[in-house]
Amino acid sequence: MPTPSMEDYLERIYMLIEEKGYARVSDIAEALEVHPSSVTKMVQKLDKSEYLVYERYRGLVLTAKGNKIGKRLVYRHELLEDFMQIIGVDESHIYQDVEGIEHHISWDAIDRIGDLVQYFQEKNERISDLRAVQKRNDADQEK
Ligand SMILES: [Mn+2]
Repeated sequence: MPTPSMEDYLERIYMLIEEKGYARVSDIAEALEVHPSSVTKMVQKLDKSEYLVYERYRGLVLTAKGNKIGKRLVYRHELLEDFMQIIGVDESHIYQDVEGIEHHISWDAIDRIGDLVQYFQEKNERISDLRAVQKRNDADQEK
């Protein structure tokens, strides 16, 4: 299993390749706000674990294994953002909250959260009902 830090890299590399068709060390460094030398180190580690193939002057390519996990990691991030939005978390907190929890939750929990997101998305009244409860609780708190 990849470590949280490996997951962050794989997630970002998968996104860059989806968006631009390639992921350069400099793009990864910029996206993750880290020094390029840290990226090179991690990319070598990911190569050793067979998530990608890295050639110094030719860039990197995800292996089938790296591609599969990258796709799941991006899905997990997006699902958790949808979840936060549905439960009414303020937009300004969502990204950081997801970054904070995504590596620390089981795939079982992800599947169940997926069900819950689907449950709300299938009927908009369910979201309105939840908002009504939230409004009531907020009003109670102000008393
Ligand atoms: Mn993420």
